[in-house]
Formats: sequence, C-alpha cells, structure tokens
Amino acid sequence: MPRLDRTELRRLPPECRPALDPGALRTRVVHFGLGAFHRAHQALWTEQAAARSGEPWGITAVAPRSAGTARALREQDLLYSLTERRPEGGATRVVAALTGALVLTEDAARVAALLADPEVTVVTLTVTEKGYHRLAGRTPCDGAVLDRKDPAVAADLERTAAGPGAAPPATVIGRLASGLAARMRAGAAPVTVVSCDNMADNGAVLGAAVREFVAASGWPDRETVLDRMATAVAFPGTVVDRIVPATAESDLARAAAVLGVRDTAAVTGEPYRSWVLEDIFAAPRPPWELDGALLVPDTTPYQLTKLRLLNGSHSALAYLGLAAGRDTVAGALDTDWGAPLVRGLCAELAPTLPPGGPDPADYAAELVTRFRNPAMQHRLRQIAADGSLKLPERWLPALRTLRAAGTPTPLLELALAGWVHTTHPDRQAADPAAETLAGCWSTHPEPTGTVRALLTALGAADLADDTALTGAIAARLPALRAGRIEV
Ligand code: CS2
Repeated sequence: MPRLDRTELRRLPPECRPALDPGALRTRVVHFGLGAFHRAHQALWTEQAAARSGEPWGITAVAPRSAGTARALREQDLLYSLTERRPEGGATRVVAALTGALVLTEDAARVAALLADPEVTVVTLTVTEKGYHRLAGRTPCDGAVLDRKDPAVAADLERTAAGPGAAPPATVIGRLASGLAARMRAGAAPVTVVSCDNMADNGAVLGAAVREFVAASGWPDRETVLDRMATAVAFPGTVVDRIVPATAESDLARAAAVLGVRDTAAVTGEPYRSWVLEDIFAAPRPPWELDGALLVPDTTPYQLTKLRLLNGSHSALAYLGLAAGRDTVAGALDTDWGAPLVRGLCAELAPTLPPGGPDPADYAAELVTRFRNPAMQHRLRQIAADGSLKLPERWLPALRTLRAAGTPTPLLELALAGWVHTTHPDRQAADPAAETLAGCWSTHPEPTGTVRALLTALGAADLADDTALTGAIAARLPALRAGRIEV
C-alpha cells in the first residue's frame, strides 16, 4: 500500500481530503510538542482558520525529544489523518496544517531561526506538566515557579553562562527563553506564546517560568531582554479540550482501510472539541474563532471547571478503575459506580468553582456521555500517568478550599485513596516521581504514614498534616485492595 503524501491526495475519497492546499501554507506558528493531542486539536483549528480566511497560517511543530513522529510526518509531506471516533462509526480525513516537523535536539539552528523570524507571530506549546519544570505546588502568586535545581534546568542555565558557542538549551523552557531573547535583541518583533497544557493559569505560569529563566541566565543583557519582553511578548491563558487517546495499531489499520494509503502519523479523537483563549495577543494570530474558538477576557472559570471536573474525574476514574480491574474509561463507566462517581465528584467540587463558567451539573451530565463513548478505547493507564504532576492541578486546590470551609470531601478522599493504591511498587503507573512514591511505602509502612508521606511528596505538606484526611484516605485502602469501589 502506498504511503500518504501530497501525490496521493487526489486519489483519496473526496470527503477524506484536507480543507486546503498544503502548498499554500507558510510557517507562521511554531509549536512545541508533536504529540497526538496537538495534531487533533490546535492543528485542526489552525487548518480551519487558514481555509476559511485564505491566510496562509501553517505550523512548524517541534518534537522535544523523540524523532519518530517528526520523521514519519516528513515522509508523508507533513500530512496525517484524523479520525473522529463517533459512537455510530468513525469519520476520517487528512489534515493539512503543518509546514515543518523538527526535533529540538537535531534541528536546533532551524528552531532558533524560526523563533526569531518576524513572520512567526505565534508560538504554542503542548509539553505536558513535566515540560514546565515547576517547583512542586507553586503558582506565580507564591513567587518563583521555575525549579532552578531541576538537573535539566540547572544544566541549561549553566550553558547560558558559557557565552556564545555554548550548546543550545535542552529544555523547552530554556529553548524558548533563548529564542525569545534573540528575538528581542533583533528588534523585538512582538509574538504571543500560548501554553496549551492542562494547568490553572497556564499562560501566567509559562510567562513566569520563561522570565525566571532569563533572569537567572548568564546573558549580560538579561535586564534589557526582560524589559523588551514585557511589552513584546504575551502569554495568554487557554483551555484546551478534546479527549485524544494514544494511537493504537488498530487505529492505523482502520485509517489505512478508509484512505487506501498508509498513514503512520494518524491520530484519533472524540467528536467534542473546544478551545477558550484569553484575548491578549501581542501580534497577529490565526482567526481560530472562525472554527468556534472562544476569545474571552478571562479564562479562569473555564479553566478551573475543565481541570477540576473533566480532568479531576478522569484521574479519579483512572485510579479507581485500575483498582477495579478495568482497562478503559468507557469500561470504568460500564460499572455501577462509574457514572455516580463522575456526577458525585463534580457536585463535591462545584462549590470551589468561580462564577462565569458552565453549569456544573450540565457539565457533569455531558462528561458522562463523553466518557461513555464506546468508540474511544481511552486507556486508564494513559490518564493515570504523571499523577504527581496532575493531582496538584486537578484535586488538591479544591480539596484545600473545601476542607478550609469544613465541607466534607468523601469522593476526593476516595479518589486520593485510588491514587495512593496505584503508587504501590507492585501496581505503579508511569510517573517522573515513581521512585520517590514507591519509597513512601517502604519508609512509612503504616497506612496513614504512607498516605502522609505520599501527600508530602506531592508538595502538600499542609494536607499531610490533616490527620482526619489522612485517616479517611487510609480507611479506604482495604476495599480498594479487594477491587471494591464504594462511592
Ligand atoms: C486526561 C487529559 O490524560 C489525561 O490526563 O485527563 O489528557 C484529557 O483527556 C484532556 O485534557 C481532555 O481535554
């Protein structure tokens, strides 16, 4: 079977062809993070914005580490297919949004040139919580957010002190800081940098991390760079939403069967998708609103609703579902506790949400429908990964608010017990802190002691000191060990 590329486009079934001629695009957006989520979310809006406006908004995407996807895309003239997983059957079409696929390490000079290019006016990021190298539990309101002692950040900062000729930074934050610094030196052509990761205040966190990197760098002109950045670089907050499972072999086979060509960069996603952006752009941007993106003065109510209700119940389903021997989100919903857990957790969290966002009960009902989609095959293990970075965003701030108000938190306790259960060395989910988490079980074998140590490892020493909380979490563990979820 031939491989998907530009020459094959005219042979595709008409409904599978891209929304525009890929040859008409130019690189005006640089994106860090070449994962499935970007290809099924921002890339689609950008393709639609270009198609509907006639403006040539193309994206050069940069993979922070692995070269596999970038190579696959280059072999396919940067084309890939997206299958919408509808309960009644999939719909597949090719997306033409990319104008380049690079790898941060191999293509350092090209990435640097693009970040300085005045035609590039938007930089977007999907690098997951890990990519921000944040001090545990820190927000920009508490002071510094960047973990300068993180070995990767420390090594990057050392490189900046080595002067011209030093190797380029290896972290995305370091690379962005050095690219923006070069851009500021070259005349400060304004640019907007958009974090598309699941974090509260993602724009403010990214802006703070980049500025802190510049301030701690060895660049002699760092103060001038920071001054120029203050007016020439915007970091809006955004809320991205679409459930995108990791692509499986069966998805590649299905895409090939529909298209009649091989596509090793194929992605899939649920039919639902949304994008809310803070309207503080410093320079031209793709008219994403032509495809339904919402530009608002403040993303906070949308962000907290999405993080706490959607991502919060996703994580709860993941840990509890794994304890109950389930494999997918739809599988966890196909139990007597799945839907009550989602509705109950949303109701428990609702009082912590600011006004101005969606109605929590309607949102919960829609979540149950989205999570039940039998076509999704969204693995619980995928969601359970990196809990030490996700939970401080999804559960802990709301838990603090509720406990400070004396409000009972039974479902957050159950969810935390699910996470605790999954940190045991015999059952561990992937996590950058896996070793530390596993160590909590051997150094503190008594259950409330284990819970206390694990909460401390999450950067939540205050919650670890809440004996009523740690006792309630520990009390849930025996039922979970028996595979029973008691909502
Ligand atoms: C999920 C998210 O993997 C996870 O942690 O909760 O990726 C979720 O699917 C998206 O945020 C939905 O927009």
